[in-house]
Amino acid sequence: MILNGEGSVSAHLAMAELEGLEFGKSDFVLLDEVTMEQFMENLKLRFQKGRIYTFIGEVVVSVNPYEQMDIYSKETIEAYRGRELYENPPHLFAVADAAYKAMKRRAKDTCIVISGESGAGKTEASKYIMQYIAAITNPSQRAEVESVKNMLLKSNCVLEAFGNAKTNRNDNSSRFGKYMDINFNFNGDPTGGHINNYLLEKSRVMKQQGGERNFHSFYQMLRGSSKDLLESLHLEKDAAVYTYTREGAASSTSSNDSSNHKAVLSALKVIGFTAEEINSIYKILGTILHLGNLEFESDGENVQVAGVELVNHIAALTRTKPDDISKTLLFRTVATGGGEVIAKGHSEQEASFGKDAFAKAMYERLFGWIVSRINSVIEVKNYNPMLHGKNTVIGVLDIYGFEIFDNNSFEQFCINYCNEKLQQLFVELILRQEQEEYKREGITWQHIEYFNNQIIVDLVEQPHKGIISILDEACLNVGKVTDIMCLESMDTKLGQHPHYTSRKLCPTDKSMEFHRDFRIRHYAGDVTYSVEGFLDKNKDPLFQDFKRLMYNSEDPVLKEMWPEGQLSITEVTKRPLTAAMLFKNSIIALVDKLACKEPYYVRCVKPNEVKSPMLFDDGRCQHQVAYLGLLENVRVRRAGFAYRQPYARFLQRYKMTCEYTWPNHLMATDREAVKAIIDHHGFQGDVAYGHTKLFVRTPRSLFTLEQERAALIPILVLFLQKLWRGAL
Ligand code: AOV
Ligand code: MG
Repeated sequence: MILNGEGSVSAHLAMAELEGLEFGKSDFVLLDEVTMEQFMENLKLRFQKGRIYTFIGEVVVSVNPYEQMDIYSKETIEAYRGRELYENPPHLFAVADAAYKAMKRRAKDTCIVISGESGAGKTEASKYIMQYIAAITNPSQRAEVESVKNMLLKSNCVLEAFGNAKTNRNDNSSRFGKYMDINFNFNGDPTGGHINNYLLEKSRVMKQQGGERNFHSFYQMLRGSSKDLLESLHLEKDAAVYTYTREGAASSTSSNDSSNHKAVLSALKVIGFTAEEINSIYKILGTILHLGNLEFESDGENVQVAGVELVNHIAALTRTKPDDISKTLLFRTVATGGGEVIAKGHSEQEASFGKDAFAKAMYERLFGWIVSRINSVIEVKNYNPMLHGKNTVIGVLDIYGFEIFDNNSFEQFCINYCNEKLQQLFVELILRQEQEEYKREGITWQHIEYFNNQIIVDLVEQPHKGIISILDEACLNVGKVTDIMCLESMDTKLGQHPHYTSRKLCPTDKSMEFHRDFRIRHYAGDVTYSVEGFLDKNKDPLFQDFKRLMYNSEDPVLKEMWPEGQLSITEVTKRPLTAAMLFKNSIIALVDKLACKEPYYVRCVKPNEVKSPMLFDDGRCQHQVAYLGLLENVRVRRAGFAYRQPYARFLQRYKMTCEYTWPNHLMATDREAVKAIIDHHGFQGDVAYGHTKLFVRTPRSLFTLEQERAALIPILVLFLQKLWRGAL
């Protein structure tokens, strides 16, 4: 807990003590003993009493309640507005307010990092945080600020529709990573924002695991659109008709597709999407569904599209010619060694692969285009720092959580790597740097052990030796190197690594090949990845012909999405970066962005696997508490010092509480003067003197100092007033 010295510590203590009796400890720092047992007891008690949030200093631990709670009302927002962290019970709003205050008072860029496994409540938390920030800003209701706020909030609804899906772990699982910067002017009012999106799980467009769904957008369109619109898209209402949505068509979901469709449409309009643009979006979704149903047939020599009707629909929706569609589906243009350009026919399998790759790419481009379109509207415009002061930022990170499925592939590998990186940032900022500050300041400190997951990060991302490099090397020779060969190469290079193992699964049937997979011992648990398809997904090939076809569409939106389609085959020489490399680069950039801001953390815990509001699964929760490093977090906080301040600032605030320092001290250094105050109050046992700062262990001493100061101020004011009037 790092108080900035301006808050009321008394209220916190009163609240903590009161809550301690009935609802458990509101801050894990207040536990009698920092053991897993006590931690879990407190977490469980609070959850059962409906207290889903608990502090560890400034960090909020949240347990998903799996039911709507009456704790986000306007009144609650008012209770947290402008208050210090410890004046109120733990809440997301307290952290949001702390991040906002730090940004406003000290002109600091801050960020709120929300982490936890899939379904733990990150996305919901990020929405409440944004709602809070929207509610407490722009008290004068200026129209342009209100409009910015509205657009920022509405963007959530659109991005969720296109980027979220039902998985077996979460009915509304984020299948992309999102980092949103909200910009503020010197008044503390939002002036705009920017969204960075990370690796959309586009393989979901063509294939979902049993019981899962495609992205919400497809079902919303089918179930929410008017009959006329569906007819114009040549679509039927029933999602079971379409190969790509069949799996999820029957699966139950808590989301209401039809009403959500209306909300998305309205949000798109508020953000400023034109009617033509919205129409293009639905045409693209329709095209993708038709592509899914398209099949190929071969007479042994020639490959044909089975059924021309779908080709006609696709041509109509993409505003291209049916012949061009067929040609692109069946042939690819290749440049021969002699510089000649020829059309080479696909095999049936290649055609089918190419079609799916095209459908996935279309969706990915659509998603990317929607994000950039939103960004163009919400970006800060006409900001003049000379006129408006420093433009500060609060970043909110809501990314896909750590996940383990029955079948884990390239996507889970990327998602889990990303979670390793975020855990690493937490380790770095909360566990390592905190301890290093004590060392730097010369404070005696008993080092607290924690698991540093850098070793796993290295396993994945190290140049030459890491898994991503090995995958990339294999992708240089795709066609020659198979997934299995790539795995063998990983075994050779990583076989000795403590967090890597691989398995050879014996086939159950003689006709089957040996199936191989590899396992990473992640910070959050062991995950077995099936290597099949890794190379294809990493290389992510898409025939250039599709890009050219789309670039030549008469639909301006489609054309805009495929700028590289203007290159002719002979101009396309550069090998694009692989998916894993692009992802790695974007995540490293994200971590850099977060690391230069003042971080605030929300650590989300998923109480059970069955989405029940009642059940607290001790084993599952304990596992999360362990891997999130929460116990270590409490130990560092507790053994450490709750409060720290440079000597001069401390003196400035509390010099009035001691006769030796008021109004000015005569000691050689500020440090000695601070010592005089501390000794005067008998707090020697509760502090340590660093080279530049005073460190205070518990809030109790500060509480006394604050109380004394508060009592003295009116007397002082009276004294000064009298002095001013010449009465003294
Ligand atoms: P996630 O973002 O952490 O998972 P969500 O925020 O989507 O998880 O939460 C999953 C579900 O839990 C939500 O759809 C709600 O039903 C419920 N829930 C979460 N937080 C709350 C809350 N504060 N109040 C009420 N219900 C809640 V993933 O996106 O899968 O990693 O990729
Ligand atoms: Mg989410």
